[in-house]
Amino acid sequence: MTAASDDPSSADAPPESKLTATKQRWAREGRFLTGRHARPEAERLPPGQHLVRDWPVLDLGMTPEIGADRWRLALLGAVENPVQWTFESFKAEPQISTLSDIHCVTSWSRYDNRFEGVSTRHIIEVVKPRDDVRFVVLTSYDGYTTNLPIEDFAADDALVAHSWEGRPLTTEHGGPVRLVVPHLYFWKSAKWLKRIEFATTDRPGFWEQRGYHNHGDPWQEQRYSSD
Ligand SMILES: Nc1nc2c(c(=O)[nH]1)N[C@H]1C(S)=C(S)[C@@H](COP(=O)(O)O)O[C@H]1N2
Ligand SMILES: [Mo]
Repeated sequence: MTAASDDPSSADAPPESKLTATKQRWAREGRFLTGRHARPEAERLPPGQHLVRDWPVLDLGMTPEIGADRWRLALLGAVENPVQWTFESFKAEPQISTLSDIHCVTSWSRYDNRFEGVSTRHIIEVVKPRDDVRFVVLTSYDGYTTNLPIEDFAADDALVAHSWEGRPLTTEHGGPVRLVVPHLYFWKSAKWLKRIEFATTDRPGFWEQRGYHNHGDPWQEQRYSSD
């Protein structure tokens, strides 16, 4: 992130306006941040993590078989424009491709995962969250829930993904559609995504109610709520 001004003499308080307030909120939400994943190589592996080459499966043990034809995604809450997508309408939205690392709280990390889907920033543009929205609560087809601040949801490498390495996401990894938020521990990346709720107050999800850290930043080792 760069300072607001390069001119060291410009110490005057800038005029406040609705526009600057909105821009500050966008900055907090990370709307215009770039290169969140461009960390120096030395910092790429968070503390306490080890690298794996395969991709482990972790969930509550029940794997909902929700075919693309039955899958729906509800985008709702404190927004101007709630919508419900079918798989077809979701695929008709602008698509992005990302290359990102996975960090699981159980200490494995996996580098260079190619995901395809719809960016969370695009979702925010579609639904238009009210100004007082601060959190996002995700609900999945297995009953799983997780929560995160909207600025983390809006990271430039976060997406609602349908493909991994050029193929449809397998059911065990959350297909047809899952969230991917690479800069937080992977429990925040809800599989079998059903609902994205924009909320003004925080609502801890499944693991967050069971002792996991509410935020889950791997570089801060925010594994458990006492950390
Ligand atoms: N719906 C749902 N999403 C979930 C989970 C879950 O149990 N249900 N587990 C989370 C946890 S703890 C992890 S580590 C990752 C694992 O994703 P993977 O099985 O694709 O590696 O999914 C997350 N998303
Ligand atoms: Mo996990």
